[in-house]
Amino acid sequence: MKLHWSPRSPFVRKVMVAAHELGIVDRIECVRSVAAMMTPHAELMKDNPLSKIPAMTLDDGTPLFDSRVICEYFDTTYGPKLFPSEPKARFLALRRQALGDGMLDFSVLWRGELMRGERKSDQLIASFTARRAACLAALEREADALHHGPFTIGHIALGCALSYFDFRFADLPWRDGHPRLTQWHATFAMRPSAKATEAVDDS
Ligand SMILES: N[C@@H](CCC(=O)N[C@@H](CS)C(=O)NCC(=O)O)C(=O)O
Repeated sequence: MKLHWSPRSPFVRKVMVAAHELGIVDRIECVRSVAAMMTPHAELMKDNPLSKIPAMTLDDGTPLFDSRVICEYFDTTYGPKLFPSEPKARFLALRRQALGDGMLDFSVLWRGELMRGERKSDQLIASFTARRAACLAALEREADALHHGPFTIGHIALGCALSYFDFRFADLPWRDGHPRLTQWHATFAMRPSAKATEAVDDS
């Protein structure tokens, strides 16, 4: 399997954490790909017309994207482990994945907005700030529950989203006022799959 990969992308990290959890990393050929919103990537677009990573091509040429689809493909083919089948547990895991992915979506946009310097929109930044606060408050309420039950795709998405704050917003004191979430995130960060996939800024 060929994976358009970057050590900076939190969505690629989701896929790689899942691959480590399932013990299939050796089956993946990682191709360093640079995806940038302002610059469509012609080679990447042959495999994903959205010009986004992660994007995967199976050995028979089948394209797979985005991170949700790739993770579920891994689990269906080499699991099941990360996507529970029992409906209540499944939708809990999927809802957590949606929250983690959504946090990443606005965090990536937020970083892009900050990089616009003086042209950044204060209204947009205020909107992202409010969403981040609401997400952290919701997760603090849920943090104890995250320790119970199986480790799922929901945990992977949330762990990657919180770690992205540390990677790209190093001065952001997101742990303040969220002691339970801080504790849960520490358990995520200690997993071998998380350690093996820590983000690196190779630019
Ligand atoms: N929903 C997608 C989001 C992927 C995504 O936004 N990837 C970023 C890199 S972290 C990207 O490719 N950005 C380039 C662009 O938006 O053009 C997923 O879950 O894989």
